[in-house]
Amino acid sequence: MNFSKSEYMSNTTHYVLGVLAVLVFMDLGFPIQAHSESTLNSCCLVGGDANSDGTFNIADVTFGIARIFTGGSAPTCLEEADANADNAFNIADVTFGIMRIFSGGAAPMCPVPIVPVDSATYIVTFESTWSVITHPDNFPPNPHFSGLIGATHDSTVLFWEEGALASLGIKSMAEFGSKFALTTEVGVAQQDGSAEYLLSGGFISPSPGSVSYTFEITSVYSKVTLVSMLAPSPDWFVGVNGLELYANGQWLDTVVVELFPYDAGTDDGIIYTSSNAVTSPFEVISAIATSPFLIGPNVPPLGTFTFVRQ
Ligand SMILES: [Ca+2]
Ligand SMILES: [Ca+2]
Ligand SMILES: [Ca+2]
Repeated sequence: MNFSKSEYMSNTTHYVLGVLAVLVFMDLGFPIQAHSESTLNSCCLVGGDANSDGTFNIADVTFGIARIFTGGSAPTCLEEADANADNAFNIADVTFGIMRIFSGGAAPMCPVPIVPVDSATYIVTFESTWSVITHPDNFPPNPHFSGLIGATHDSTVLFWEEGALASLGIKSMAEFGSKFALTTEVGVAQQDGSAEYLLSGGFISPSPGSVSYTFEITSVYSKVTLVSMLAPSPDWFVGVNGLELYANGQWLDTVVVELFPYDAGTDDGIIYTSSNAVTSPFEVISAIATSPFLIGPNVPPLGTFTFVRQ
C-alpha cells in the first residue's frame, strides 16, 4: 500500500497521538510495565539514535516504545537510546524524542558517562620541629600547636589563601586556636555541596612533637585544607589550602608538605607573646619572612604534614 505524503503524515500523527495518550494515561497513575536500564558504556555517536542507524528520527521513538512496552530488541548502545542524557533508558526518553520531533523540544544528546566515585583513607602526620633550636629568636614558653581543623572539598571553595583576607574561621583559629567558626564555615560549604568531610584532629603540646589524624576522602572532593595555630602567637598559623591528593585518576601515595608561618592579618603583634592588638583595617594573609622566623637569609620550616594513603 502506498501513502501520499499527507496520508503518511496523518497516519504518523495518529500513531504519535496514540502513544501520547498512553503516556498521559500512565501519568494519571495507571502503571504500565516498563523497564529502565542503566547506561555506563561510552558508545554514543548520535544522541537519541535508539536503533543505532546513524540518525535520530521517528524510527527511534518507535524502537524505544517497542523495547519498553513489548519486549522489542535491546538498543545496541544504551547511551544512544538515552535521548534525555540522564544516564538511564526509559519512557522519559521516548517522551523526549516525541517532543523533539513534533513539538520542537530540545535535541537529544549523548549522556556524559557517570564516573564512579573513588574513595581512600589517609593518615596525616603533623610533625612540628619548631623549637628554641630552630627558631631561637625570642622563643616563647609553652610552645604548642592548636588542634588540626579543616575539610576535604572540591575546587569551588577556598577556606584561606595567601593574599586574601582571613575569614572569621581562619581569624579565630589563628588568634585563639578555636575550631568553632571554621567548623561552621565547613558546614556551610557542606550544605552548598563544595565540601564533604570536616577534618578535626589533635594538637601538639609541647613543640617539637607530632600528632596523627586518619580521614576518609573521595575523588569528588579530593582537596584537603588543614590548619593549626602556632602558640603562643598573635595570629600566626601553619597549614595547607586545597592540597590535591588525587591526580590522573589515582590517589597519591605520599605527600609531604613543609610548613611555613602565615600571618592571618587580624592582630598586630610582632612577637610570640604580644598582647592582643587588633589590626585595623584587617590585612591580607601573608607568609611571614621576618623576625622571629627569619634565621640568617631563610625562614626554616616549622614542621611538616605527611599524608600517607592507607
Ligand atoms: Ca536512528
Ligand atoms: Ca534517559
Ligand atoms: Ca598579624
